[in-house]
Amino acid sequence: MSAVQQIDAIIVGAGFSGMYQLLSLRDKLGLSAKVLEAGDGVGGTWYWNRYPGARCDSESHSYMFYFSKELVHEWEWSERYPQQPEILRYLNYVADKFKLRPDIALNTRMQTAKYDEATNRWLVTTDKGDQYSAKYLITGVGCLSSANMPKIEGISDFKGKSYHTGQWPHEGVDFTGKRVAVIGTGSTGIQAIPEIAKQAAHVTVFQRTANYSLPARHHPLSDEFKQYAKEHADDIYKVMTTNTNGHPFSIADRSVFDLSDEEREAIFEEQWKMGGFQFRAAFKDILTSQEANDKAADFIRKKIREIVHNPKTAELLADIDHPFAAKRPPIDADYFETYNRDNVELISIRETPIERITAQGIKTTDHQYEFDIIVFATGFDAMTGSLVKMDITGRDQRTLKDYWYAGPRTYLGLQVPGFPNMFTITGPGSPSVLCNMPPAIEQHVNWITDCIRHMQQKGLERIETTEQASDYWQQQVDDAANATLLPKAKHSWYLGANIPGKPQVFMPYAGGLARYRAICDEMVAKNYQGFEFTH
Ligand code: NA7
Repeated sequence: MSAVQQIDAIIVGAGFSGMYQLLSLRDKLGLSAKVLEAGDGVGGTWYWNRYPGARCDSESHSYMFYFSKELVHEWEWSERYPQQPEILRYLNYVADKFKLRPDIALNTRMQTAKYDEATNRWLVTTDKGDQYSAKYLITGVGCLSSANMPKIEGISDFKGKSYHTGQWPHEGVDFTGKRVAVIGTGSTGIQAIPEIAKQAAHVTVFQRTANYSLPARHHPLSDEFKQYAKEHADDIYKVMTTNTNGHPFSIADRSVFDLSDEEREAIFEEQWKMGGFQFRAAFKDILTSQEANDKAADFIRKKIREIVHNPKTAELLADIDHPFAAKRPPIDADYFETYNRDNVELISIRETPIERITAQGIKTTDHQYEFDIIVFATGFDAMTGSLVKMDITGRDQRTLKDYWYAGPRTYLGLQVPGFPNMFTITGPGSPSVLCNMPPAIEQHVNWITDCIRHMQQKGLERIETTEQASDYWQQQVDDAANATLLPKAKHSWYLGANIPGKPQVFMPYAGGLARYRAICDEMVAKNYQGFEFTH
């Protein structure tokens, strides 16, 4: 063990959140900070998720930092939806431009963080044997970073290769001539399956829950658009930060029922042709009225049946059991079209469940399949997984894992009672995954930075939220979710329902980014209502 290093802040994770938090504390407040990052590079989500077809489903000109005009001006995206390598290049560019690397410890996992009441410091240890004593502990571990490997019997018996999409090998995987299984048809599976099918000899997709997907209509950005995005950066940012979802477009102010069937159909058609999440924003009531949602859902089901030639496959794909967008809706490049290829087959594991994995492949209740490669596109222990995996102990020996045994408890998704001077960037209870992440992250980091500035200026040593504030906020999170159709998707990771045994609590705040921002600002104006400071 090395000597304990004194520092103002330890930040965990070097993705969008951790890097902007480092920059903010260091360059705006003049504090010392260290980012601990388990990977051997920066990038977070975009460092780990390197599977074929990995792309962002936010448009590139909105999936970026806006805090620096210079950065907005310098960086140029090449496509409408950026691919993983391009986003990783962007984040590396950010790390270099703002000289962040000296304050980022790569290949370093935070092992324990313990709050010491007597000194009001966090003692942090790492797997490298480093020790830090920090006034602030800030987590930027991402909402979708703890890979969910399903517990299927026999997994270790498989003699071929298997990969989880969230832990993809850096050297890539050669699917040429291989018989491949893909388990999972969430956003990741839907992105990866068409790309894998182009290479592999044969792909068998194991679908548990059929999913909606919208065409992304990928295309290179024209010079005119690139110019437009730079010249109108302020306007674009304003739209992103004053609407519900943080995207560079707003939800139309019309109901599905304001129009005749023909007019509505024409709008859905137009959105389908344009591609992307704008489809969801074409009407204001798609996520709040079941009847309105049915219209959108029926349109997509009709499209699936038109696209997919094999009627049995089309039925399995269109047999969707939840409202449209109640789970995060994927956007795709020829996903449904891929089932028209001769080398792609769809198996419903609702009809014939997987019994076990064998040395040769996968055994369902009615067939033994043989594979060379199994791809687990089975998602993440979302929002809380990475936080509770870390050994964090707050006041009075309270561990985060135990304190959250019945589900996460936070105030504004920013702080947890019993964990003084600890902040969670895009923690559970924040809008985060229900909107475009970078503006959500910028808002959180700016709020935390302003709060720490306030503490420094007023000579305040400690901030901690209360049980009462956390009860209040959980009610707000529940109310916001219940005002939408989101809780109707019973298997969603928003609810924690994808992880066996995980408490089912709706985790993100569904009230929208603009409303959330206003609440955060209001609490500050009311002298940080819900937080207690100590000198
Ligand atoms: P998701 O959206 O959680 O999807 C995971 C998929 O894996 C989904 O189809 C699951 O079926 C399936 N799954 C999970 N566990 C199993 C088991 N045990 N057996 C069979 N199938 C299983 O994760 P993604 O990585 O696709 O996307 C996550 C987010 O990343 C996405 O929303 C974007 O925001 C970016 P289920 O639906 O649970 O029946």
